[in-house]
Amino acid sequence: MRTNVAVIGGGPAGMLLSEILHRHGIKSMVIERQSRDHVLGRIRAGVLEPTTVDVLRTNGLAERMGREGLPHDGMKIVWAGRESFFIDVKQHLGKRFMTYGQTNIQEDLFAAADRRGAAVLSEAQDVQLMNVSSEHPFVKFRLNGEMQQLDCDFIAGCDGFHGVSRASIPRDVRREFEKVYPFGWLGVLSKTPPLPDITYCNHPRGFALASMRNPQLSRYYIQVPVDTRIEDWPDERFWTELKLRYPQELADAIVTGPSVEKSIAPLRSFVTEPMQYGRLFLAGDSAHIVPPTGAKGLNLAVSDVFYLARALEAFYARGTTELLDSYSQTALRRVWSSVRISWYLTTLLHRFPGASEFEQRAQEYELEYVRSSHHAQVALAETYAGLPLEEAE
Ligand code: RFL
Ligand code: PHB
Repeated sequence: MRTNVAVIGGGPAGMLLSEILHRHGIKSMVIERQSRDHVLGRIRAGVLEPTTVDVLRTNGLAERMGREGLPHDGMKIVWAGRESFFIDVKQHLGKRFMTYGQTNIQEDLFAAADRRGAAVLSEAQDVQLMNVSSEHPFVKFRLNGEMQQLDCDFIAGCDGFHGVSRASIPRDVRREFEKVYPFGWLGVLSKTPPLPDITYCNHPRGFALASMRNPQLSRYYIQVPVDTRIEDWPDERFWTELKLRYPQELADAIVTGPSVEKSIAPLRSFVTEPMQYGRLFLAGDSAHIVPPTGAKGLNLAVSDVFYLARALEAFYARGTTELLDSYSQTALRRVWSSVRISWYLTTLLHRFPGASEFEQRAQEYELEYVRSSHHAQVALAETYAGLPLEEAE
């Protein structure tokens, strides 16, 4: 088999890249380890930055999002015993976010791929990236028990944090930056009307978050210790704990109901540099992970893919490699901005086990500063919204 770009991973990064390349007449084949049902069953992101909405719209992927997504203007922060405040991104930057589930985006991407008869191979096993530093890379994998080989010009490593692509960059070329947090998030999806705003909460019992998917579907999270077992958290215990963390008027407004999904995610910041080696380019979670506190992971996958697709278009249209050569540097500027804000919000809003009294007070006064300073709110709005995409030089 032969294609222009072999795309490893059929998550949002891989499927979006394949779609944009197709719109520019560039052939690709997506090789995914899991079944389509498995990929669609993962409940993850929900908050789309203005830039992500633009990229989806420009590429004909916003029709259903326009109908079913919930635009919103920013986020609310509440904390025990103090006045809440709203980071108004619309007011400060004139931009709006969209609440639209990653599952829906994934469905829209599969639907678009089916319409164009795209080459998406599911349940591929033992995927191996070969000769990535040469001009003739190829991918080996097992499909229905038989070994296959896909020759290509480039490989896009879109296979998430646990994929094989990052590990195909030699250890002495790669530099990794990592921070693991001493807690996780227990998330619940329920068919109940959400609170009106995405509301982040700092409380002595731990962080909590109220979010939404649509007017009848809510998403809530609470901070839990890393070794938490999901079996120990029946719905009733979850709702009781969630309500204990929110101020009374919000706790009273939370509508509870049976959970339709429940999962635990550990929190980690991770970046690998560079995001390129020879003819292999990493995009999305394969290159970086952020704690979900900034709602940045999916949005970064989209901006990486935007830059990578643009660089590949320039190569196929004009034979130029400048944008490919600068891909890693360009993508990393936006990555680090989001890594920083995700780390900052995580530090600001969670209770860290073993924090000293000094650290606790410093956190309270940081919150107090953001609450009371117009300038701090504008700065937070700017980074929470995500940097604008850079023009090609
Ligand atoms: P994915 O989605 O992990 O997809 C990678 C795909 O690669 C496949 N794969 C392989 N395929 C072939 N060969 C192999 N060896 C392979 N190994 C793996 C996998 O099966 C998978 O299908 O990465 P991608 O495409 O880079 O997309 C990244 C996003 O999924 C992720 O950043 C976000 O979900 C993060 N995230 C959030 N991001 C936001 O922008 N806004 C949010 O509100 C938000 N909330 C969240 C989140 C992530 C969460 N969890 C559970 C991690 C909330 C949570 C709880
Ligand atoms: C979500 O809706 O799943 C969500 C919202 C905001 C976050 C993380 C996740 O920071």
